[in-house]
Amino acid sequence: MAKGLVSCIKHNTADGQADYFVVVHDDTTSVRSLKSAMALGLGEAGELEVAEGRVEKFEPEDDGKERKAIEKAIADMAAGMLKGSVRKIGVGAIDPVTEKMWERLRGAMRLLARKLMIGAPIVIRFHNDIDGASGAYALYKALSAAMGTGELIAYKPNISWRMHGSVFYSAEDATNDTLVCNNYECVEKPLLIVIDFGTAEESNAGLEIAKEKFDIIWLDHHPIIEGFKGKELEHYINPWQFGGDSNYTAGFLACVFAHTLEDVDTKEMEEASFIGDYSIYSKPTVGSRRLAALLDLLTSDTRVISGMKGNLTPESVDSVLKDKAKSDELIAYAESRVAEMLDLALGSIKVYNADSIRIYVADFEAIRTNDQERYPLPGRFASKLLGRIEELNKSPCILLLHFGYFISTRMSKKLIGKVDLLGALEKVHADYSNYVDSTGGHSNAASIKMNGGEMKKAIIKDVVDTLKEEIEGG
Ligand SMILES: [Mn+2]
Repeated sequence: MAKGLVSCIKHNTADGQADYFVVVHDDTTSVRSLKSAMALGLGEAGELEVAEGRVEKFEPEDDGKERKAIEKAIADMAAGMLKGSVRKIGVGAIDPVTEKMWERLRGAMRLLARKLMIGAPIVIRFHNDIDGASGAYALYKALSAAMGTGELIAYKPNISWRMHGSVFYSAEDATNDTLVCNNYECVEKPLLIVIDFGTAEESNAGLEIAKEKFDIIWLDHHPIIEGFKGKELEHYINPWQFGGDSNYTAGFLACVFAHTLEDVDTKEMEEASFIGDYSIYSKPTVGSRRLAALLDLLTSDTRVISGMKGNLTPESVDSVLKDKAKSDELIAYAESRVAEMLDLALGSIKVYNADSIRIYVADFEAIRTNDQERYPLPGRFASKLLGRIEELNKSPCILLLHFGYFISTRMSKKLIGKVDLLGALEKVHADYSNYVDSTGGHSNAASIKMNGGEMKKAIIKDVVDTLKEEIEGG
């Protein structure tokens, strides 16, 4: 007879009978999802007889020795799953950062492997942009490769992929993630993985809730804010901690993380993540440019894949990538729509001169020809439009793109340190404190959120005047 440990129980299943995740330990060790003829106790180890996916007999031990032996086997098996080698891409500013992070990433992956080995639920949240989606996809590929023939992990992992539509991890997000796991009882905490967002004080409330329920792996590349509590997590990993910066994208980081498990081919996904986040390491090829365009579309409007509503999973990305005709069609649509809107924007944009710097103002709703189409999203379109304007201009520039109650601002990277974009927006916030909800962002990409539309014109004028004054005065 084999030995076994009941490591996780899923209640409220479709057939009303619990699924038991049992680590079976005989010549080899594996974890399986089994039904049972009798109710099994969580954490119990003992002699076991399995027939046709059911536990027919279970005799719990009473001295705890077996459980100890199986727990050691789980740790060994989990460690043994990490088969990849350190990912190097031959870029001097990247590879040393990767090297410094490698053991931390392996430690995080051992935790993920453990959770797979006990059948624990895993929630993976990734930012809804090219960077976040490319990272999630690479991780999915490595996990699929690690499942292999399903001998070691003989069940479909309990992974929920969640595309995340903001840069914060809110209390509501944490509550939702907790609900996903409510059906499960487990000998260890479930796992939450966060990719490419959340490094902000606004995430602290969500983090407090999630910490109670989950072990957490948090992979991000945003500058680390003083008050952000997530940086104290054991598995918070950010290139800023290791001599890197935001140009080391979170998608790339997740690709490297995937490599701790399996050496899957992540090259194009890495390049797409660099393109998506305007990283200085971006060296676009035809293939990676097309992949970036496709991910940009899929993460902006999931309706373009039939059957998808709001959420996008790496599995569905994979199905599109495997269908060449479908991906060609989607890429052509994405490219033509962006090209058409860029042309329209250039025809209708307003220009203000401030010394040698030009400030542009564009109305997104007038450019978007069909408001049934969600692609491209305004913030990302603003970045594309700035790029086009920069190509046509010799000197650096600033763009304001307004839509609804929002004003998106983008500034040439060359102006960082010369023009205080965030400061200008803060001043406008103070000028119109009754009409502006919030301002914020990065030094070259920021936005204003108003609480209504009636003062929009005046607020835009104030932004332009404030910037002009700063540029011409300084
Ligand atoms: Mn990113």
